[in-house]
Amino acid sequence: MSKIHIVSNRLPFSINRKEEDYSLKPSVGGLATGMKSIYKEYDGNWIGWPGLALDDLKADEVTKIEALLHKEKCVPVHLTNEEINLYYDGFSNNTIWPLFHYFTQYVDHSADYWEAYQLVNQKFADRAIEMAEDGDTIWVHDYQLLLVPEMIKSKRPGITVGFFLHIPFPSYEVFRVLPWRMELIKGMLGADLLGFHIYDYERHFFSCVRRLFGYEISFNQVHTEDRIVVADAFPMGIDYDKFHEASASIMQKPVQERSDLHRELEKYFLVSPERQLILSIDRLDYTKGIPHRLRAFRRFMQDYPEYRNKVTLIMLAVPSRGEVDQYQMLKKEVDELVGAINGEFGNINYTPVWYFYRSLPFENLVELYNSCDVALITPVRDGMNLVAKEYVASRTSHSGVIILSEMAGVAKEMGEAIIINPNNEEEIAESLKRALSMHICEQRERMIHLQDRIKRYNVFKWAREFVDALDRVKKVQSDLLAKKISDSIQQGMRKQYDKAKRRAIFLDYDGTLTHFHKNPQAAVPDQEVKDILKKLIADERNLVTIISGRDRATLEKWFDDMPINLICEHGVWLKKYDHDWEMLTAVKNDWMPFILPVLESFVDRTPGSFIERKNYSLVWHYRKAETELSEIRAKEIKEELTGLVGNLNLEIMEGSKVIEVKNGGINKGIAALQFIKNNGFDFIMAIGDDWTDEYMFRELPKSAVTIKVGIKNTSAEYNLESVNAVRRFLASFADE
Ligand code: GDG
Repeated sequence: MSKIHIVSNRLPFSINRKEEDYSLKPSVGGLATGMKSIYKEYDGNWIGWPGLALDDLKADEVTKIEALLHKEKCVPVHLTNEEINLYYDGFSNNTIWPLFHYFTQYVDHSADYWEAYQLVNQKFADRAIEMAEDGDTIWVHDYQLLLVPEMIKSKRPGITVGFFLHIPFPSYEVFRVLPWRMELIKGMLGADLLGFHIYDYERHFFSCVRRLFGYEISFNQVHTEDRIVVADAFPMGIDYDKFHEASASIMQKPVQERSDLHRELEKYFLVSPERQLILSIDRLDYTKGIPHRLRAFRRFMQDYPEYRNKVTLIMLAVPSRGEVDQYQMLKKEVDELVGAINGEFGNINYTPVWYFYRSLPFENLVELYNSCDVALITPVRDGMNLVAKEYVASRTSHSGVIILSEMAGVAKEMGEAIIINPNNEEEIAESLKRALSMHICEQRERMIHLQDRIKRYNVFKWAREFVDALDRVKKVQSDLLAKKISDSIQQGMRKQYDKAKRRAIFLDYDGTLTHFHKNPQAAVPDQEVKDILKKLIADERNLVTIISGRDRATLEKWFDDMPINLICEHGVWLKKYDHDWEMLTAVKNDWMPFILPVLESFVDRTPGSFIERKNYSLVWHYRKAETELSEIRAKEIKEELTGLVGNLNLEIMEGSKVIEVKNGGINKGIAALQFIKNNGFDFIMAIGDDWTDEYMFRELPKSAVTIKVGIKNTSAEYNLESVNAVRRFLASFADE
């Protein structure tokens, strides 16, 4: 069975040092829980940093720690203090974290950080590669390791790579700010499957891929030069039963066995039956909107004085990244706000905000979830937010209300929560009032729906769905690979080729023999193409034909020094070498005055697009236009033209970033068939990249060798991944 290995910044254990003795303490976070179920079941290893700096350890200590980790199938990536400082605190937490959470003002673009990030990512990738065999899967996690997928794939294409991003992926307008934006996307595209919490992040990612690389995206597949990469949304879940059962058992404990915190909470309610608790739990991070929450609570106290003395906000802020300036400033702001609110609304018997700046044991956490009437979760940006789900799982009584920021990924799954904008204090204050006074029946109805869903799509299901999706991606890739030209297939072709006495070779030009250019007139054949063609033509058994949608003048100018045949305008014209142009099918162009104004109106509204006028067709080019706008316009133009062309016997063809209107009944397939008719060819080959070439692939006899360029669905028998691959392939025939 092939294995699944996990790679994440931290291993799922922390190391406890007691004098000379070491032990491992399992992490309890969501990632550790979900992934443990996977890497154990699939007999893999977990590769990550163990949490101690290498410079602080002696050689024998490293050996001891490695032995302990080895028993748990954990493989350490050791990092020095400097690496942790530059790669983790630096590029991960001071560059990517603020950028991906839309805090562009906090982004530090230090080149040192970037250097270290690349080196450390390479360390993780190398360690992962050592542990995996071809056919295995490596599942990489999160923003600290964005370059790792490509680093693995480029060295070991036989390994399947999954990647999951736990934080948001920002919109292109924000992402483009980063000097190393291309490198990060390239790193991620090394994966076979990319997972995001919600569709919005996936959509932003696609938009960056399109704009930065120009790759085609169909449904959720990115077509790179040589592979298909799939992206999808997998909203991460929690270990529902663990929270639910812990909560149920805590409530069943006799009073004397309850924790101090639990007893304090109960005492609070004993004072008056009207008392209620609001809960706030997060790492102390600027993305979590903690000051916003406090200001909204102050507003609530001001606007609804009847709740004073009756409602308390319990705020648990877990210390995080305390050495970073922004986090210190945030701590100061929160301390001051808590002080101000307690000073303004508190008295001897009443403290409006109970503030804990520490982390609590799991049991206390569940007691808080269980005891608080309202969960107030107001991040300004949050990839998912598991606290919301944990609160739901712990509500064994089915009561409780969640007030939830629309900026958290989890809001997409929690329609039953009260959804707010974290910047709108008035709205949050009103929502608090609504939540605290919500009828118990309504609370239960909402909570039961939430529980149903969160129980079902738990962290195990989440992990399983990702692994199943990876299997499906492998299947899509292998279907496409089935058309790949292996060495033995190429040898077979070569035999047929050598035996043949008269060969017809049809070659599309743009996207097949040469790369696309923003300006089509700049795609002049380079020396390499000319050399390959000359060698092919040198064999007098070969009749080479460039078959293209281009106009006559351009092709004639580019190839006038070669004994080559030209078919242009998708099959309207043929020029045999040493002959004049002949029209293969009688066509008209008297329809052009009707269609031209339509295309012109699109040029006016789509900056960067332009019209090419051929003798018998009109082409709207949009490669130079803004990607997303032009794709919308391309759909509109097709719709508009479809309504017009019917009576005129015209056809609308969609090529690569072009829409072409031409006479019906003409295509490359018909033209190629006419060319080979009665000519006694015993070897036919056709190579092309877009769907206008599909006519050739379909019309030519079954015995023809038909080859599609790019990893796409096709009627061609074979596939070559890129222009460069076509050149290598043709060169191998031209040699000898
Ligand atoms: C990142 C993304 C995404 C909190 N205080 C204590 C404690 N916790 C636990 C909670 C919860 C976890 O920490 C926090 O998870 P979140 O999802 O809310 O937030 P991040 O740490 O920022 O996580 C986030 C997540 O990755 C998963 O993909 O949802 O958007 O930012 O599990 O229970 N646990 C204990 N004591 C505490 O005091 N024991």
